[in-house]
Amino acid sequence: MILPIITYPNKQLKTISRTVTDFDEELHRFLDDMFETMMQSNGIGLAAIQVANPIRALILCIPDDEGNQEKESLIEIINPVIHNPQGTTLYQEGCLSVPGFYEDVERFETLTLHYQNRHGETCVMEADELLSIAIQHEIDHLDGKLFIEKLSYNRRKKFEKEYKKALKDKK
Ligand code: Y12
Ligand code: CO
Repeated sequence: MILPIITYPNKQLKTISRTVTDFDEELHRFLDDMFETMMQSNGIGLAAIQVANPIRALILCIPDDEGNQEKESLIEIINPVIHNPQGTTLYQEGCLSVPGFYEDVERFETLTLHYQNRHGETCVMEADELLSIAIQHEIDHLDGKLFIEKLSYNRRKKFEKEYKKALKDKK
């Protein structure tokens, strides 16, 4: 099932999502719906709160070198915790909840992620490049933060002006 994606400035995006405790059929169905929703919108990452469910779950599907997104690359990440973040990197980020807007954001370059999979099993992964950036972007959603909050004062002001105009023009 395709779920509606919440967009800025909806206040629900500020919610701090709660820990997942039940790794049941309902969670599995929801993760499947998240995947369908993300693929239909050409996304590479989606957090549960973006589809109005305030639980600490996110999915990622990083494209391969040819730009293809395969289901085998899908990673379901529940209750993530970042360890040992290292270095910094700049990347032009976009977000399905802030459609049509892309900006350079600074993130840690590499990290170790501790998380649970859909069965509640504990997993550990090392992440770099786009995967590391996407993980940090999506975990920010679980903490009620959007990438636009990391912009400088002037860039944020420019964003608010452009975004407001885009919303008005769409009506
Ligand atoms: C690096 C930086 C950020 C992330 C987070 C995940 N972001 C996305 O998946 C963004 C997807 C996106 C898709 C859009 O739609 C199309 O391209 C058709 C889009 O365009 C519009 O909304 C007009 C914007 C963002 C991961 C890695
Ligand atoms: Co986002």
